[in-house]
Parts: sequence; structure tokens; C-alpha cells
Amino acid sequence: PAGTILGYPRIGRRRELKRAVEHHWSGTLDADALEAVAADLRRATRERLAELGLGRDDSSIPETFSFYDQVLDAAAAVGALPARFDALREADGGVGLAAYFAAARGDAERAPLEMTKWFDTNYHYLVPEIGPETVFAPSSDRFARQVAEARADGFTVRPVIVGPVTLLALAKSTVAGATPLDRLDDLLPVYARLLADLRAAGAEWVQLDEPALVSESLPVTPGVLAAAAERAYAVLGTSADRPRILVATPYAQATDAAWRALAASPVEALAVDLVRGDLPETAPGLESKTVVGGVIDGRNIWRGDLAGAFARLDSLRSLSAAGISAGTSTSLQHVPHDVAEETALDERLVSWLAFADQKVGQIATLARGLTDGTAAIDAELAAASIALADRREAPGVRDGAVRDRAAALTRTDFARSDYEERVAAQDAALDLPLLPTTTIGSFPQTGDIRRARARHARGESTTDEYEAFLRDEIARVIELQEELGLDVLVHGEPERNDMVQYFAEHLDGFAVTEHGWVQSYGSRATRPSILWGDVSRPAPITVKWARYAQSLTAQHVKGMLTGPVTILAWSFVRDDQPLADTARQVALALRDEITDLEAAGIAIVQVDEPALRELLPLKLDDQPAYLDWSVGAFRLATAGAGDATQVHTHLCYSEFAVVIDAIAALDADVTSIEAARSHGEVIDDIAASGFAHGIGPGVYDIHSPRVPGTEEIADILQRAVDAVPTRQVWVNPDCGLKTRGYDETVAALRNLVAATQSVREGIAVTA
Ligand code: THG
Ligand code: ZN
Repeated sequence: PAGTILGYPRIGRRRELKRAVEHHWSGTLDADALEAVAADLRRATRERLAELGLGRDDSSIPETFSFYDQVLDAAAAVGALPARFDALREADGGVGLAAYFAAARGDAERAPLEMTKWFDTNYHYLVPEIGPETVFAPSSDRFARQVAEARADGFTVRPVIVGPVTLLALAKSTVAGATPLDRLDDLLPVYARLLADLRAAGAEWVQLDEPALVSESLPVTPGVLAAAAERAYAVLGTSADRPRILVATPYAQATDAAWRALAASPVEALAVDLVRGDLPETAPGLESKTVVGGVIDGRNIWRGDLAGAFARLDSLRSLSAAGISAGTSTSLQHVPHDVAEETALDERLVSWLAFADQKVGQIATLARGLTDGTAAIDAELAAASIALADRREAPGVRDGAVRDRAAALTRTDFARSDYEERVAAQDAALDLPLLPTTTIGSFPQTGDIRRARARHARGESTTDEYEAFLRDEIARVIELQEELGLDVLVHGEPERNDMVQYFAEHLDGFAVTEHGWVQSYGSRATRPSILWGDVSRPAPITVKWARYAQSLTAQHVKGMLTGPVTILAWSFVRDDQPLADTARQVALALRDEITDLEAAGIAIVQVDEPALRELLPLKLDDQPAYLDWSVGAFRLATAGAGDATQVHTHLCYSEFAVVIDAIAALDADVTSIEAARSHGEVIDDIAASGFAHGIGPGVYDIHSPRVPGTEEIADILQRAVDAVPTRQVWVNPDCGLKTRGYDETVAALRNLVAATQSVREGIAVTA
């Protein structure tokens, strides 16, 4: 076909899948009923895609439904689940919903698979565990059943499966010293069987996603990955009774070695990301493959330059004798369903946007252009160009005052005084004990809080009533922390729906959607804001709540802000200027907020950057420039703070090695990090790096409802005190408490304070 998409959102236009899956988990919807909801959703998706212009019977409609995660789907299909889930398999050894969901979520006896970020996106996948003991065997006919289901409705769809190289490259080894890729030759026959089953079910094409082939940031080297791809596609390409194979390499450009391996392999088609990558100069074998040119961006929500996209596609024609297709750069799972749902958004903004359905329409247009010639799509190309020109000129997209301020910045705007001077000023101003205790910022978001916010949003309560509710909530949280004996308090953030959306709602240059949900993991989704114009702060954002909380206590209350990199990472960002420029604008708005917090009597300000690691580019060459601007944006946001103001930051991950220098370069006074799940090993990394500022290694894991014992916390804390000079060490949970219940939170914090007391006493005795 002349056009296709690499994948489509699967959560449903109204998050139907989330509701159904969560009902199933809570026992109010049985497996058959869940399957029926899923089948209806798939059916509606195929009909919609056909309506938008993809062909019903030419394999241009991808089948990318998933109950939870595409990596887990592939692992389940080949039987690669850890043995602890064996008891949940079906009588014939098949992986049904019970084993599938247990692997995703865990149960009373079994830990779930770990979850981690999918390349440089905000999607999270489940990490397969693979070792010498893993038995690969066909274990689910789910993919084939979906092909047959579509066929019964008159559709010939293209099933999409994570490819064997990527499945193994993303897995973690169950034994030290081995790598899952060692098992490739055992896995390939099972993939070959899977392909034959798909063919038998009626599939003419299959898409195998191999994004691992673009990454330079995986534990396996690009050379090893390319060799694996060569082997995998030599075997699968010559396997019996298979459908035609499309190999997709989204998220960046495949490495040269991987590209050569794929071009020379016997597969029929390659899908390339032409938004984040290009084609390499030479690729022997390419002329015999269909090339799906990924010119429509699967990662952003802009309508973009359609004429440019068509010209790029047209220029590929000479490359391939087998033909060119229009494609998306990645699956559309990273964008919301349909901009037509956004009835409250400004119309002019809407005219610049393309969500998944609009992008499918663009693909249909480009496909028609490829078959019928440019003249056939002139009107559509012109309309897109007019929208693009309108966006360039629209008020708010470029704000002279914002630009002048950014242009006038000098080196000194990015630097605070020497750390030792700040320490002296802060010691004098803050009067903190050794091993100060604190929390990361949010307290449990109870049903009451969510309901109060929803009522206010629907206009069912007045702003006065809502704010009175928030004041009560803050007073309760402050009193609780005083009673627990914590040293540095927080207001608990009851006024925030989400740590990014809250700021987006209060800054100029952002718009928020009503239905723009994007899957984050499993049944969970976020609604990224749209950063469309120059960013500025019309009024203080957090100051009122911080001042109120501080008025209730003699202890220090931290001001709580989200950092510029995280605000960008979790929003849809503009594509018409470098991210670095946008980051500076956000940083300047935050800088003003800090000045106002200081004036309101706030002595400690925390600027969270949980996403600093997330945006790290997949290509090594691109990483230094990224770290330079991202660290610069944080410094710009915080460097206006006086010496006596203590700047904290919080980062949510435990692989520090790659970014440790960047963390040090942030120049925060205190950094809290996730460390509980790696049992304090992170501490050793920190100590080895010579990190010299305050550090709060998370002493317990907030991602689990389990209440950690006092001794267990004391052990982790003692380990920190043994490794790092005691005066640097802070005591805190490893992330915000938003998702926890109050009972477990209070019990855990009580133990945290008791553990700190006992470690302090030990220090006093030996001193
Ligand atoms: N905020 C934003 N983006 C994020 C996170 C965040 N991306 C990375 C990480 N955190 C993702 N983690 C989660 C955790 C929970 C949920 C979503 C992403 C979640 N979502 C609710 C759901 O799907 O039911 C919806 C929340 C709502 O109603 O607003 O629970 O913290 N921006
Ligand atoms: Zn965190």
C-alpha cells in the first residue's frame, strides 16, 4: 500500500480499555466480558482507520491492540515469562490473561516484571527476564486470533510484534555474566512458528518492531545488535509459510551496521524514521525493498509541513525499485486519539494540531499523492502550509519581551556563589539538625481531594469553598508532620492534579486538553499539555499556598516547583525552535517564582527534575549538547536564589553512572534520589563520584504499600553515613507520597523518624 501507520493508540477514545481492565482487576468484570470490550475496541479502531483512508484489505491497517504492553505481549507469545508465573498458566501451558496480568502487576506472592522507559519516550514497558533456563515455546495465539477476528469483519490487517532482537536486547538477564541475546538462536524458531501461524490466520504482512537497532544507549553494543539483526532476519526471512515482513526502526536512525544488515536481508520492507533520522548514504540491497518513509511525526501533535513531508517522500522514489510508502515515524501510541474531541481548545490552536486521527488523514493524503501525483493533493498541501504560516504569525507564539530577556542572559545568570559560601549562609539561617528528615513533596491524594477538585472544575463548588478545603488539608498535613517529628515540612500539594499540568495551567504559552490522554504504562495515562507559544508567568503560582503553609509552623516549609526539563519532557513541545530555547523561557518563569517564594519567607525551595535522565538522547554524539542545555536550564531557574536559600532537587531513578556529572553540575544544595530498591547501592556510586553536596538517598520504596521497618531504614541510612560525610546526608522516602494511602504513609514516616533518631544516637556515642 502507498501509506500506513506504524501503530495506533489502544486505550480508546474515552479510555474504555482502562476502565474495562481496571474493572477486571477489581473483580467486577470477568475475562470473557473483558475480551468482548477489547474486541469491540479493536473493531471500532479498524473501522475508524478505514474511514480515515487506510485500506481495508491491503494490510495498511496495523493491529497494535494490547491489554497492557507490547513487550509483554511478545514475551507472552514466545513463552518468555519467569518461572514464578508458571502456576498461573493455562492447562496446556499457554499464557492467558491471568499469567499475563500477574506478570504486569504482581500479586501477593509474585513480584511483577520491572518497568522502564521505552527508548526516549514517556511510555514504559515491562522488562522481560531471560536466562539460560528460559524455555521459548509458542504460548499464545492472541496475535493470530486478532488477525482472524479482523478477517471475519472483512479486514486484512498487519499484525505488529516487537522483533526478536529488540525483545532480547531490552530483557534483563537472570544470571550474571550472560546476556539474553545469547539465546537468539533458541528464540528464532518460535518467532518463525508465530509468523507461520499469522500467515495461516490470513495475514499477508507482519510488522516486526526493532527500535533497539537505533539505540547507542543499551547495554549491548550496536555491533552486537547489528550482528543479531543479520542472523535474525536471515533466519526469519527464509522461514517457511511466512507473511511478508516489514521491519520498523523507529525513534531515530538505525545504526549504519544495523542498516546494512537489514538492507541485505531477505525481508520485503523497511520502515524508517525520517523525523528523527535519515537514510544512510549507501545500503546495498535497499533497491529491492519497499521503503516506508516515516515522514509524519508520531511523537508530537503538530500538523506540520505536509508539503515538505511529501517532497521528502517523493525524493525517495529513486532508492527503491520495489516502491515507496508514506508512513509515520513511530507508532501513534504516543499521541492522543483525536483533536476533534477538544471542543474547549482555541480554534486557531486546533487548526495547527494533528492528533492520531489527523495524522492518519495526512498519511492517506500523502499516499494519494504518491499514486496520483502532487496535483491530486495540492489543496491539502496548501491548507497545511497556510495553517503553518498562520501559526508562525499568531500572537503569543513569539513574545518580544520574553525573547529580549532570554537574549540578554549572561554567564552570571547561570551561577550561584561558591558552595562553601552558601553552606555557611544556610547553616546560619536554617538551624537544621544532623541528618535532617523531610519528604519529597506530595502527600497522599485522597479520594476527598480528587472529588473536591473535580467538583470545583465542574463549577459545583465556589473557589472560596475549594480554597477553604485546600487550607484545611494543608493544615492537617502540616500538623501531621509536626507530630511525626519531621524536620523540613511540605504543604503536601493537594492543589495539584499533576506536577507538570499544574504549572502548564498557570503559565502563558501552554494549553491543556480535555481528552488528550496518552498511555504511560498499563492502564495509566497522562494528559500532556501543549506548549505552543513563548512561555511567561502572568502571576505567582505556588506562593499563596507556600506562604499559608509556612504561617502554620515555626519549622521550615519547602517551596515546591517542577523543573524546566521535566516540564518540557512531559508536555508536547513546540517544534519551531530548539528545545534549549524553550527550556530557557520556562526556567526564567521559575526563576521569578523562586524570587517571590523567597520574598514570602520561604527559605528552602525544591525544584524537581525527575525527567532529566528521560530526555537523554539515544545517540552518544547528541548527549553532551543535551546535558549542557538541560543542566543550564536548571541552573538558570535556580541561580537567582540568595546564598541563604537552600535549593533542593529530586530525581526519580537509580542508574546514576551516566548522569552523575550532570547531577553535580546542577549545583543544587541538596539532591534526593531513588535508592531504596537498589538497597542503597546508589550510595556507593555517589561516594565514589566524590559528590560533595547534600544528598538524600531514598530510605524506603514508596512504589510499594509495604511499610518498611525501623531497622531496615536504619541500615540503609547507616550505609549512607558510612559512605558519605554525615553532614551531607538527608533522610527521605525515595519519591512523592501522592499514590500512597495515609495509614501506610504515617506508619512508614514514623519508622523513618525513629530510624534517624537511632542512627543519630549511634553517631553521638562514637563521636
Ligand atoms: N506526570 C506527568 N508525566 C509523567 C509522570 C507524572 N510521566 C512519567 C511518570 N510520571 C509516569 N507515571 C504515571 C503514574 C501514574 C499515572 C500516570 C503516569 C496515573 N494516571 C491516572 C490514570 O491513568 O488513571 C490519571 C491521572 C489523572 O487523573 O490526572 O495514575 O507524574 N505529567
Ligand atoms: Zn521521584
